[in-house]
Amino acid sequence: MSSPGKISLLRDTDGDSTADVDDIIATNWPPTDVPTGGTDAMGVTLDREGNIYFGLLTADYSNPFRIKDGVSHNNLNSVRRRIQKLSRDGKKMETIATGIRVPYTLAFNRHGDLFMTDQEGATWCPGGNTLDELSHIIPGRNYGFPPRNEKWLPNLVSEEPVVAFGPQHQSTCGLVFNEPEALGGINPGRKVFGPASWEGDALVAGEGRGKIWRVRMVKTANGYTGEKFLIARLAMLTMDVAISPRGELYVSVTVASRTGARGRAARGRFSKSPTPTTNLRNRSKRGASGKRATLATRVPQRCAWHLIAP
Ligand SMILES: [Ca+2]
Ligand SMILES: [Ca+2]
Repeated sequence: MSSPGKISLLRDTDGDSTADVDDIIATNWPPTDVPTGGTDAMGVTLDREGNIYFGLLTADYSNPFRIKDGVSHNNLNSVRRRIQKLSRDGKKMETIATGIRVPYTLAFNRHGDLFMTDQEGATWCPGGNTLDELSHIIPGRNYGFPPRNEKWLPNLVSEEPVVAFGPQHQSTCGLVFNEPEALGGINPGRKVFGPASWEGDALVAGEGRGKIWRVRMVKTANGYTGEKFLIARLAMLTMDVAISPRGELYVSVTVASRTGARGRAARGRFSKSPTPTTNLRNRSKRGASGKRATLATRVPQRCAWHLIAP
């Protein structure tokens, strides 16, 4: 788990299903230049061998070349804007990739290839992640944030995303591979979500417009290529996606509506549709008292999980 300035191994030592020990396994990187909403490390995941991967946000999303008084203070050797790998025994830290903006989710597919959702940054820096991204992380490569610049970064060679999500402000966040068994057998026998033809696709949450896409990718001799298909759009902001052992898709949403209206806890129902896009009916939720829940007005920043049946 990541939180400001650290990656923790949370352990439940007394078996009550609540973590009671916070073992810090990675820390001591420089802080960001600007506030980043309470976190500066993201996207923790494991490979088959149990090595740990995580990403560190860019120091200043609004000023990626860190220009002050006409001079760039961009430090190419900084550990920020990177994907880091920590060996299973915790003894060796190395950089896997650079040029990262906001590495929200890292996930391996069943072929052992690592993917990342990164966020659009052209609002503040032209060419710096022009759109939201799903990228294949290849060791040693740069992913273009900040971008090549004649004055500040003239020799940069960087990778394009496998799939870009536009128009601007889609805000790609959660990512899960629709595979029958999670990497390492964490969920052996897990069913896939949706039609059998969707097996192996990446499911991606786009927070900014409440979207969920499936992304079909193919590995070619020149790397992955892919295409996205919008499968759902919710009235709330979609932060994360997960697949249950029964093949149900769970979506984490912020309670506040994307329209800015008063939000309510709601349940989305996935139904078969002749079109690639499926509408989700939102229904207000009744609590034990029978009264409608109005969580949004009380705890607007909290997230709720909602079930989409397969
Ligand atoms: Ca405990
Ligand atoms: Ca990029």
